[in-house]
Amino acid sequence: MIISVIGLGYIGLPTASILASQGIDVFGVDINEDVVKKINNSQTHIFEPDLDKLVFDVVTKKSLIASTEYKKADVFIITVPTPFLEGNKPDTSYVKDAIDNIAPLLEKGNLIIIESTCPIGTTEAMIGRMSELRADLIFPSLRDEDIEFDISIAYCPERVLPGNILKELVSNDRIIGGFTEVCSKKAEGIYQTFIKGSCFLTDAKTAELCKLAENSYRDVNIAFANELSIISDKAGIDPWELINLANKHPRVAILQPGPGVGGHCIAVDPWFIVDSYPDESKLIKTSRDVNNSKTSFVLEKIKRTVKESSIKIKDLSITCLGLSFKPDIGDLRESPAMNVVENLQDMGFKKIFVVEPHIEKIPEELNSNIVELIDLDEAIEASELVIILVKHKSFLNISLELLDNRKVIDTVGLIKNLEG
Ligand code: SAJ
Repeated sequence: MIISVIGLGYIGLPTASILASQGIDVFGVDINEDVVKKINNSQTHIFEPDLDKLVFDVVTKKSLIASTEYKKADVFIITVPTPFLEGNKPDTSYVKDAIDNIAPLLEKGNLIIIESTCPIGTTEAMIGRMSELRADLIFPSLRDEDIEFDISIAYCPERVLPGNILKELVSNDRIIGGFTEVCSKKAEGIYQTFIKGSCFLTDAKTAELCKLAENSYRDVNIAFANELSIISDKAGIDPWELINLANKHPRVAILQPGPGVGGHCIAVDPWFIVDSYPDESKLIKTSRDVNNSKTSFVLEKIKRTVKESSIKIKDLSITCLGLSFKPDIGDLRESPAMNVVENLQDMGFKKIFVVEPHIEKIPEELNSNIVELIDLDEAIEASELVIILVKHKSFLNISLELLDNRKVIDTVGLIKNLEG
């Protein structure tokens, strides 16, 4: 059996590597030549714990081969990104491109699995697209479920947590949304080759909304925590103590406030529901707005603190602890910390020091004349103002004395841990 994984990013590369480690021949496809070259040189282009070793093993054994060209396979797994466009509209063009490239290669008995996060109805739309491109093949149909079809298709969303992808790919339960029951059974067979969790079979539409619902659930709950933190700030209450106490109730489990919600999933996926059902998704939309406004709240707080300082801004140096979108990874996608630093660049600080142990150089979006990536102690010693933006484990060793005589804005409740 040959499995082709289309899109070798955060989900595709770990999935392709795990499948290849099971002795399956995996053919990976990516439009980015540099990514393909790197993988074929047994290297990874993303940081994820233990992935480099796994990629090295499977590429050296030739179980995983990457290419920019598509080729025939028994199973095609689509793991391309679905970003959002201006106006928070989902962009499914990469999924469509993958389908258009797979269509000419399809043979009777093939299975297509879409894992990319998609708006409701995408799987059905992709069947329509393929039916036009390959009128010689029979595709599954909801109008006639008993029809014998040539190509199976299922929507099976990924649910792994960045930073723990290799473990969760194997241990998590999977939702298998076959377009028909036969499609579900075929797709289940593929996941059973490498997962230890259970497979739950449903239809494609339910699986599509299930993925969006999971991430929207988390977004709504984080929005509640962020809203409470803003209320607490106004009322002069410590939000972390408040949430800790409220969570002593047996049926309350409030999440943690932060500088906003980042990453390429929770900050994006809820819009896929809002775009399709704007009138019915008021809570989901408001939560997105609350989480986005939390970043503006943090910026306003920094501005207020600077105004109140006796030192002029041109003589002030500021340290930002953390740049990634969440703790203990170097992923900067949709990072609220990055957003804060980008905005600080225009405020006229003498220097902005960034401490981010998970990256090697300042990202291109930041102005390296103003922003400097340096070690923690050096940064804090040279600054009057410290903004804590990410609760990296390595920051849990900061000595409180180092922060003495410095104005600290803690957006993630790190100080509480230091006081321990
Ligand atoms: N965050 C908070 N407070 C919290 C928890 C998280 O502010 O209490 C913030 C984080 O700092 C980060 C953002 O939310 O900026 C998202 O982080 P996350 O750890 O909640 O989630 P992701 O984006 O890394 O991964 C999510 C996961 N979804 C759910 O937990 C429902 C993961 O299982 C999905 O596979 C992934 O999205 C995805 O690919 O969709």
